[in-house]
This record gives sequence, structure tokens and C-alpha cells, in this order.
Amino acid sequence: MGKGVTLWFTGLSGAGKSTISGIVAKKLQEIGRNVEVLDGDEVRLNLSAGLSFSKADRDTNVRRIGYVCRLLSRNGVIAISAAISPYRNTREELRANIIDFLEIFVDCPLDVCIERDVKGLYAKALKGEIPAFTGVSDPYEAPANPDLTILTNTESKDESANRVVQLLYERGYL
Ligand code: GGZ
Repeated sequence: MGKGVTLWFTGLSGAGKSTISGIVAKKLQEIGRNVEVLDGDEVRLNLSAGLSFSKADRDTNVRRIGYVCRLLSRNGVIAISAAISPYRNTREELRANIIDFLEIFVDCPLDVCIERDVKGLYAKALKGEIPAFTGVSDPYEAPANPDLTILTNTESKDESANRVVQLLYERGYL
């Protein structure tokens, strides 16, 4: 069993967190590692059912995911979080609490996310139909010092995923 680590993806809705984390998870499973992905969407249906998108509830959501990632990663699992996690201080709190923690900024310009609008949420948010939507009517605080930034607007999905795997090699987790 290899060394566990928490891979904390952060970025806007539609930036590519779920997509890239899914590809990374597959690559890691192929080389025999145990991986769990905690996806924002799915967590909100289970672990965080009933939470809103207020700052307090987003922080609660993020802390819960962090707690599960800590349990998993200290037992050899590569735990991947793919929640927006918009607040810098809350992410820093996790970094302080989780020994093996790597922050990955999934960077994509807001206008590109709006253009992609895979789920049609930005259109609704821009019309005011979804209150407190990240990037539109709610803050997103980009990491000041991420372990890695992937540029999903200019890199291919596979390229971005490979850079994450490369980071794990560089830091001694693979
Ligand atoms: C942001 C929202 C909102 C609001 C619903 N703001 O692209 P998606 O749809 O599938 O991912 C988004 C998801 C964000 O949940 P997270 O748990 O990742 O957020 S946080 O870390 O801030 O707690 C989006 C959808 O939920 N969604 N309303 N107001 N995203």
C-alpha cells in the first residue's frame, strides 16, 4: 500500500474539477492505488444533504469533506475532493489539519465557464434565478499558493490529469 494523500481540487462550477478528478482517479486505480473521489454534487446529496450555499454552510460542507479525506488519506487512500471550496481561509484550515494535503487550483476564466455552462446553471444565476452563485453573485477566492494550477481552458484534459499524477510522483506519493 502506498502513502495516502488528500488531493484538494478547488475552482469555479464548470471549471473541470469533477472531470479531471475522475480521470486522475482512473489513472491511479490503474496503477493499483486505492482512491476515493468526494464530488461536490454527490456529497451534497449524502454527507451534506440539507446544507445551503451560505458561507456558513459551504464552510461546514468543506470541513466535512476535509474530515472524511483526512480519515481516508491517513489509511493509505488517495482521497480526492472536488468541491468548489470558495474560501481561502477554510482551505488553509484543512491544510493545517491534514498532514498529507495538496491543493490543486482548477483554473478556468469565469467567462469560459459561463460559455461552457454544461448544466445551464450560469444562465439561471445571471438571470437572478439562483441566489449566491459562485463567481456571479457569491465570492470565489483563488488559492494564493496552490501546490499545482491546472489550466483547463488551454490544456487538454489528459494533460491536466497527467500533471496531477506527476505532482504525486514529485512529492513521493507514487
Ligand atoms: C455554486 C451551486 C450553487 C451555488 C447549486 N453556487 O457545477 P455543479 O453545480 O455540478 O457544481 C456546483 C455545486 C457546488 O457545490 P459544492 O459543494 O462544490 O460547493 S461548495 O464547495 O461551495 O460548498 C453547482 C451546484 O452545486 N450549485 N447552487 N449557489 N454552485
